[in-house]
Amino acid sequence: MIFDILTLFPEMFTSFLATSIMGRAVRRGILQVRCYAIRDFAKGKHRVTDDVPYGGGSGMVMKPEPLVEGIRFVRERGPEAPVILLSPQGVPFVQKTAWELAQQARVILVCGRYEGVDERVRLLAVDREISVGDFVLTGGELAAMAVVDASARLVPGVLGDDQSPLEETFSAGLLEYPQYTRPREYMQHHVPDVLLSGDHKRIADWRRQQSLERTRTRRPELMDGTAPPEEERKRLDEERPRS
Ligand code: 4FV
Repeated sequence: MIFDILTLFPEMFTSFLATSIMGRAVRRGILQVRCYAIRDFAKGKHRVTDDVPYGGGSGMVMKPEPLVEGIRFVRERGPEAPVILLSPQGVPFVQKTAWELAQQARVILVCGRYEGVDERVRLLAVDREISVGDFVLTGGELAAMAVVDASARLVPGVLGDDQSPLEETFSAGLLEYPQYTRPREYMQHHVPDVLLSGDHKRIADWRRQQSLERTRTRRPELMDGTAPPEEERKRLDEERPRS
């Protein structure tokens, strides 16, 4: 899988792409990430990439020309690929989006800076917009890294064989169950006996129950659409006040 990234700071990706699971995927050639410096597409002696906002206001806005020419240049350098702008105005990035991007041969990511990009970049060169959360970053680079990491780890061969993205948080639309490892007792806290029982059915049931409980209490909105299993529906029924 190829990620082409347009950014003012390609150096921000160096260690991310040389470390741990992403680093291994790049070394194995499963993942290819090519960073393009937006300033390389800026004209003039000073290769300016930003300017003051029309209509006044604080901060600077990224100029359309370097971005649109940069995106067109990158588009031609590989198979057809969606051009995705990272911004707070984008569609929320969720696990389902990561699965979708992991199916692509190539994805082009555009990292904004300053107050954002000139609106004509969206009109002329962007296919879709993604947000990694309702907060404001100083730049789209960290958002791009999150999108690359969450998507690339779903590409076969990126995660170790012992890891499956199929049984983890959000895989069944629920939060993950509590995890434990050695020691059995720590600070007077013991590992739940069921996990030491070797009874895989009981362990699976306990984990499912824990996921439901945790999701119900921490992220009830995630429950919508997940059909509560028999025992959960019965329990909800018991709780529901009799009209
Ligand atoms: C962002 C987000 C984000 C906005 C102004 C970069 C910053 C600056 N990107 N999800 N949240 N971007 O805050 O994707 O240009």
